[in-house]
Amino acid sequence: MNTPVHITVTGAAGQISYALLFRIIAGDLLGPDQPIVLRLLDIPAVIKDLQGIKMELDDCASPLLAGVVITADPNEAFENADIAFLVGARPRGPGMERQDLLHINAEIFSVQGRALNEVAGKNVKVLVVGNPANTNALIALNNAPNLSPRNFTAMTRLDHNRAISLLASHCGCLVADIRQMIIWGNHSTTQYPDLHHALVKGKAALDGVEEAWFHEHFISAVQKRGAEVIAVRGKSSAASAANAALEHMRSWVKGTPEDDWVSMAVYSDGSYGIAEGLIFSFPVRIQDGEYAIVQDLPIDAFSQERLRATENELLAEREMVKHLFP
Ligand code: NAX
Repeated sequence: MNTPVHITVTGAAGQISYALLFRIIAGDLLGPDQPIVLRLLDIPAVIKDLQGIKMELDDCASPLLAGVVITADPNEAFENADIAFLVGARPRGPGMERQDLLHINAEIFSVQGRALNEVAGKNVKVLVVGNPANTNALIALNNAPNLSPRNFTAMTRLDHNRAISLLASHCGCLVADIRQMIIWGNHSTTQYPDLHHALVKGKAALDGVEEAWFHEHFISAVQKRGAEVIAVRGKSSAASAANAALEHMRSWVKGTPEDDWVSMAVYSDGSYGIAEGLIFSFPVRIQDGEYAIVQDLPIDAFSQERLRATENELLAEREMVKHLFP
């Protein structure tokens, strides 16, 4: 048997984690031969909920589950972590401004960044799901000077999957027929789902769909899908978010297929003129656990304008939390 991989999940008593943990111990993330130790972090008020979740995890009798740690202490949660899902965050409450939300979460992610810096494995792969995900990841990495910024990513895989599913249904084809979807930028309503490079059955998607549908329906439908789910379900996306988090991490560990890429919010190295150091969603290819931003895609004026808009939002968010960087 392999040595167990230590996987930290924060916000472990929340609804996304409830849909994530049982898939991890079923082998959906690392395969059927890789034992796992789960390290579950949440706030003291819900530790009892975590105890109940541990009982259920135990009751699965998964041969992959080598241990479960329950804690409200980030230093214990991130100890020797190989993989970290940062799901926990404070939701926006009534009357709370965006800036208040940024500040409260900035506190949480500074503490967690410092803990990762001190006790996690040096190659830890960190995925931030909790919102505002891109800027939370930026705060965490700025508090983790001993780790590479490349260890930190944020999730736009749910947006990527939503875009693929919507395109497939519009074209009357299978999801498996679609390649090279891109979500650029922030996981927010300024994100830019881009069809210019997408392929449907190997042919340019924009040869088959009307430009008006792309411009006037597709982009805003993907941007607003989260709100639409809340309006219909009465709760925010949970199982689909957990699925996306699992797929994001699985792609990072196992790689992308030769003929495709995925969208991941990663540390900007200035590609496509995006300000260096932002956590920005790009198309990436992954091999041997290392991602590379897909280079040299032609960007027309329509796309350029949308890239700038989402970049500007991220620059403004960075400005609001900059004083919390050490
Ligand atoms: P829940 O409210 O069900 O769970 C959040 C959990 O985080 C709670 O158990 C809470 O106690 C915990 N928590 C709060 N502060 C914490 C701290 N300091 N340390 C550890 N745990 C803490 O939310 P859920 O539906 O699971 O969503 C979690 C986050 O994902 C939210 O911020 C949500 O906005 C975000 N999402 C991000 C998505 C993305 O694509 N990036 C999509 C889905 C989701 O909306």
